[in-house]
Amino acid sequence: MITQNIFIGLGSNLGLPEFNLEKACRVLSSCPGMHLLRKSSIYQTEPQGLKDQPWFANQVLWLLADSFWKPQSLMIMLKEKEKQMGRTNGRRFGPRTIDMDILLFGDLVHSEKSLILPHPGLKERAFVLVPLLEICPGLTLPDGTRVKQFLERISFVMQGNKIFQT
Ligand code: PH2
Ligand code: MG
Ligand code: MG
Repeated sequence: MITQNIFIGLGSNLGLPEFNLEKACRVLSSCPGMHLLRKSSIYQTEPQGLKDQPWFANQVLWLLADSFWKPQSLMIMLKEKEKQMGRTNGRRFGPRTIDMDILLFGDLVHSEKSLILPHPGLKERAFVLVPLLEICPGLTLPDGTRVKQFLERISFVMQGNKIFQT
């Protein structure tokens, strides 16, 4: 069976954020044709985009997906799981019970309004880059650039598992 490497970014800042991440991880790894390879630590991160909201818990999962999974079907499934976990349509960048974003789908480059791959925020967000590099330090993007170099370009502060980035 051919598989593809998939990285999913999880975020939550409503209810019990760490519990929500654990549940999301359980739900995704028990989907047919999805196999959890690694999961990062959970980081407490300063909200980006909209400052006036609680801090987030963020985590990145590395999954192997059987080849029947396509980016669109994966995205639809993630939206369904978000809804089932109680996510309502709130403000853009605003508080959410659970957010599940496809960061990378193998070496696929995709640009439609509904789905852009690699995830457009990936290169600037410490709350994505830090957990991503924790589980896959040598990761490269489809164009061959090393993910590590993006972390060197942005300014942020780490204190234990806390990430400050304005
Ligand atoms: N998600 C957002 C907006 N801002 N900030 C942090 N720290 N973590 C997130 O997951 C996050 C955010 C929209 O998806
Ligand atoms: Mg997001
Ligand atoms: Mg999202």
